[in-house]
Amino acid sequence: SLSHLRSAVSSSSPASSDPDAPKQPFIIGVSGGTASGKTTVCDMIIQQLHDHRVVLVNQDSFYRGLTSEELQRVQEYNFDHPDAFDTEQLLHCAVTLKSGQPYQVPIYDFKTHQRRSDTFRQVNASDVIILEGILVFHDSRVRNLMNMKIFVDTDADVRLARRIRRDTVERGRDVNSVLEQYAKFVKPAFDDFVLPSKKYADVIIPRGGDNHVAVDLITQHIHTKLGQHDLCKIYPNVYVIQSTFQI
Ligand code: UZR
Ligand code: MG
Repeated sequence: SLSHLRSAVSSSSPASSDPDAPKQPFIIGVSGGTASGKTTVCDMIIQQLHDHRVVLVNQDSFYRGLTSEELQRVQEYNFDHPDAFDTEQLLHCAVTLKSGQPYQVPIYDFKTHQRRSDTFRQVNASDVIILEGILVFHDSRVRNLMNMKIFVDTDADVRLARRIRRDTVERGRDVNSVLEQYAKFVKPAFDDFVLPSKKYADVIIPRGGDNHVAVDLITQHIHTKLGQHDLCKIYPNVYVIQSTFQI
């Protein structure tokens, strides 16, 4: 009802935006350590936002292809370092999608450590764009495009157990090489780059995809925010109070 609506907003502030301006998509960043349940959380959010157009862009897509020298000594390559990603391209992708334009996302092959040269994934304009990856909060320019930042916080032993299972079953690796890579690169990079970016999160989700309450709260908040976008169009003089919360 309108009275309910009036109590929820303040009309004393100036108009927040041009009512005729096209609605900008709502950008969500989802970060957390390897095998923390980021993708699961994203899938749960997407399911619950079924009445909106939602697209998922994974930072993994922006891995740089390895040179032949790097490929020869792939065990010494650090895939968990920020330099392993083409961050300029990720930024360009995020800016383009935020402006409502489509973007052609590269396709990275984890087996060959190369980008597919013959194809890409076309990502179209959407209401919600989710940027997912271990280091999506690392670059301040990418981070500042986000309307909401979520950190999936799962214990390291649970993550390592999942990582071993995933890399052996899905990526054809043996247990020893997974453990070696974990100790040499994955854990140090988590401590140096991933964990320090947790402070930028608006919401921290313990236990990842098992945490249905957190995902419910987050999607309710996003629904409200998307509704407010519409509200600004209908009531251009109404100023919506922003809020942040922590779980
Ligand atoms: P998530 N990774 C590979 O194993 N091979 C590649 O070619 C590219 C990336 C791993 C990467 C990182 N590191 O820990 C993980 N290593 O993918 C990130 N070693 O993926 O966020 O789904 O855990
Ligand atoms: Mg994943």
